[in-house]
Amino acid sequence: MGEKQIKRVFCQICSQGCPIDACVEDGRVVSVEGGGGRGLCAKGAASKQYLYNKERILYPMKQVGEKGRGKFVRISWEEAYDTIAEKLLAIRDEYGAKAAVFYAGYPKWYRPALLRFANAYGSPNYCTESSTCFQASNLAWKLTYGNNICFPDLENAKTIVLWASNLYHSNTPMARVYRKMKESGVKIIAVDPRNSVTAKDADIHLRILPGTDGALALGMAHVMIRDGKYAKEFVEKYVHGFEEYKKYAERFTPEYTSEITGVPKELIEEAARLYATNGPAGIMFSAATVVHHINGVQNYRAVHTLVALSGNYDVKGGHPAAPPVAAPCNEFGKVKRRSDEEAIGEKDFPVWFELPCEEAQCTRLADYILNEEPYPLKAVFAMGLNHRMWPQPSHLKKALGKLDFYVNVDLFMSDSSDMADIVLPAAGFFERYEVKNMRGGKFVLAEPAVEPLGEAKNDIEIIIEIMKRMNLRDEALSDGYENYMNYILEPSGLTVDMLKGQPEGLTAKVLIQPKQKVYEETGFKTPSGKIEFSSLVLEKYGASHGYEGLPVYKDYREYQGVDHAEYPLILNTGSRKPQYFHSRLYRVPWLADLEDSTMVDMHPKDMEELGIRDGDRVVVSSPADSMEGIANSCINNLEGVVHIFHGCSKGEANELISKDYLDPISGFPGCKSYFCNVAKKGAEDGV
Ligand SMILES: Nc1nc2c(c(=O)[nH]1)N[C@H]1C(S)=C(S)[C@@H](COP(=O)(O)OP(=O)(O)OC[C@H]3O[C@@H](n4cnc5c(=O)[nH]c(N)nc54)[C@H](O)[C@@H]3O)O[C@H]1N2
Ligand SMILES: Nc1nc2c(c(=O)[nH]1)N[C@H]1C(S)=C(S)[C@@H](COP(=O)(O)OP(=O)(O)OC[C@H]3O[C@@H](n4cnc5c(=O)[nH]c(N)nc54)[C@H](O)[C@@H]3O)O[C@H]1N2
Ligand code: SF4
Ligand SMILES: [Mo]
Repeated sequence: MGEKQIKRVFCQICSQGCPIDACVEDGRVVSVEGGGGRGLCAKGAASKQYLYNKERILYPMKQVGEKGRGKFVRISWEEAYDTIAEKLLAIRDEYGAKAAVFYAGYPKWYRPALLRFANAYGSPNYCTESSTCFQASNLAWKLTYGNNICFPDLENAKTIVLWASNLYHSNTPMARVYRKMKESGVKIIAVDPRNSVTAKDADIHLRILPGTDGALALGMAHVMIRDGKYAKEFVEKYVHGFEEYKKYAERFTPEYTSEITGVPKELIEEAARLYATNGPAGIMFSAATVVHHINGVQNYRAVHTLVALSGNYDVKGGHPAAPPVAAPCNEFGKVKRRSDEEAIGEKDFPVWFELPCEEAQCTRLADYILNEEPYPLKAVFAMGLNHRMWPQPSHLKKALGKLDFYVNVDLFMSDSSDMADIVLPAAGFFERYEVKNMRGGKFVLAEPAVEPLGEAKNDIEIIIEIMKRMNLRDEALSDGYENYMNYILEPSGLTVDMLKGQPEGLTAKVLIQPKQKVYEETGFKTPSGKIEFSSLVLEKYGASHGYEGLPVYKDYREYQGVDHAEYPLILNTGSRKPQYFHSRLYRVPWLADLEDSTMVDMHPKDMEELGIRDGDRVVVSSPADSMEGIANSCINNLEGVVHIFHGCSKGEANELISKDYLDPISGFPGCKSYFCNVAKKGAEDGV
C-alpha cells in the first residue's frame, strides 16, 4: 500500500466549484470529502464514481461504418488532430467558415478558449447550453436595466423572495446561507408551484401555477402602486414608461391575478406588502425556471420591474449593481464573438443579438441543419454536447447525422455521440490544471489530484493542438496551455508559478473596487438612458416579430395548435433533483440506484382520477411524442401539474416537448409548461 495524500480539487459537476479534499493512494482517488470544513452534496460525494466511471472515454475514437451505429475504433491523438484540422479546413474552403458550428455544453471553464477557436477559424456560430439556460433571464434584465443581471445582497436583506428557487436541491452550498438568513429573522417569500423542501421553510409561500409568474408580478405591482407603497421619486426620475406600465397593471387586481395564478388574493396582498415595506428586499432569481415558458422573457421582465418599483435597485441589501471587489483578468466574458456575418438564430431572435450576447442562439439547431437555414451547416465541433438538453432531442440527433463532420469531446461515451465522426476523451476536474477566478478578488490554481485516465486531455489543450495544425493564430492560445493560464492572470499581477502549491489561492495584486450608483452620473445603458418598464428595443421589433414594449402577460393555456382536451395536464420538466445533474449522473451507481427509472410525479388526486397507482408503469403522451416512466405519488405537486426530470436515456421528458414551442423573444423552450396526458401502461388507448 502506498502513502496516502490529500489533494485539493474543485468539484465541477455543477458550477458551484465546491472544494473537495481527495484522498489519493497509489495514484488513485480512494475517497473524497468536503474541503475547508465544507460539506459536499450527494453528487460531489459520489464524484469518485464519476471519475472512475465505466463509460469514461479513454482514447480518441473514430466511427467506422455507417454513422449512428456507434461502432468506434481507437485512433492516435495525431490522427485525431490531423483529421479534425483537415476536415474543418476543407469545409471552410468549400462552404465558408460559418458552415461550422462551435458548441459548448454546460461546463463553463473552456468556453473562452472555444470562442477564440471559433473566432480564429472565422465562424460567427459559437453557441452553448446557455441557449436554454440563464441568457434569457439576463436578456430580460438587460432589456429593462441595460446591464447584466444584479443578484440580491443576501447578507444585508431583510426580505428575500425565492422566485422559483429550490436551493436545497439546486444550489446546495447556499443552504447554509439560507439557514442563517432564517435564523436571523429575514422574511422569506417563496414563489413555487410545489411544496418544495425550500418553500416549506418560507414565511409566505405563493403556490403559483407554472408559467404565470408575469401575472403574479404585475399583481404585486398593482397592490404596491394602488397603496402608494413604491419608490415614487426613484421611479419618476429613472424609469421610462411608468405611466403605461401603471395603466397596464391596473387590470391585475388581486382577484384577477388570483384567477390566473391560482394564488389566493389575500396572499398576493400580503406578499406585496411585505416585499414593499420590509426592505431592503431582494429577489433570488432562477437561471432558467421562469424563462422556460413561451412568455418567459416578458414574465421575467415583470418580475424584474419589482426591483426598481420597490426602490431596491443598487442599494445595500437589495440588488447592488456592481460586483463586490473583484480581481481583473484577461478572460471570462472578455472575448467578443465575431459578428461580421449572420449567425444562426439571428433572424428568429434578433434581440438576443442586439443586446449583444457573445454567443449565437441554437435552440433551433436541428432545423437550421436540416433545412439549411439560414445557410448550409456542415460541421459541429462540440465540447460536451448532450442532445437531451434540447426539446425533441431525437430531431437533433437526426440533424447531427446529416452533417459532413461532427466531433464531440466529452468525459463519457453517450448516445449524444452516436452520430459523431470523432469522439475525444476530456480530462475532468480531478485530472487537470485550471485557473479559477474566485470571489473576493482571489485566484486559485486547481491542480490535478491524479493523472488523466487513459489518454484523456483537458479541453483547452485539445483546442490549442487543433489550432496549431490549422495554423490559426490567437494571442492567448498560440503558446501552449501554461502560457494561456498566465495570459488569464496577467492583469492581476499573479502568475501560475506563484499560485502553485497554494490550495487556498492568492489575492490579486490589483483589485477592482465596486462603485455604487454609477447611474446617477451616467444613466442606464438602454436606448432611453433610463430603466425601461416599456422597452424601446422590444418595441422596435413590434411589426416584424410581434414584440411589445411592456412586460405583457400572455397565457400559454391559450396556445393554439394543441388539443387541450386531449392533453389536459400541465407538463413541467426538469425541477432539480438532489442526486441528478441533467444527463450526467444516471450512470453513477450510488446516485442512480435511488430511482430505477424516470419518475412521473403526480398529485394523488390526478392519479386517482386516471386510475393510476403509485409505482405503476405509465405512458406520458404529448402532442409531440410519448414516453414511459413510473408513477410517483407527490402530495407536494399542484393538482393538474406533472413533474418529470429530464436527461434520462430510459425515458426522456424532452421528447415530449415540441421543438417549436419556444419563447419568441429568447428562443428558450417552454419545458416547464407544455401539455400532456398520462395513462397506465397498456391502457393508453383509453386516454
Ligand atoms: N442537483 C442539481 N442541481 C442543479 C442542476 C441539476 O441538474 N441538478 N442544474 C443546475 C442548473 S443548470 C440550473 S439552471 C439551476 C436551476 O435552479 P432552480 O431554478 O432552483 O431549479 P428548479 O428545480 O428547476 O426550479 C426551482 C423551483 O421552481 C419551481 N418551478 C417550476 N416551474 C415554475 C414556474 O413556472 N414558476 C415558478 N415560480 N416556479 C416554478 C420548481 O417547483 C422548483 O421547486 O440548477 C442548477 N443546480
Ligand atoms: N426539459 C428540460 N430540459 C432542460 C432543462 C430543464 O429544466 N428541462 N434545463 C436546461 C438547462 S437550465 C440546462 S443548463 C441544460 C443542461 O445542459 P447540458 O449541456 O445538457 O448539461 P449536461 O447533461 O450536464 O451535459 C453536459 C455534457 O458535458 C460533459 N462534460 C462534463 N464536464 C466536461 C468537461 O470538462 N469537458 C467536456 N468536454 N465535457 C464535459 C458531460 O459529460 C455531458 O455530456 O439543459 C436544459 N434542458
Ligand atoms: S454543489 Fe455538489 S455538484 Fe455542485 S460543485 Fe458542490 S459538491 Fe459539486
Ligand atoms: Mo441551467
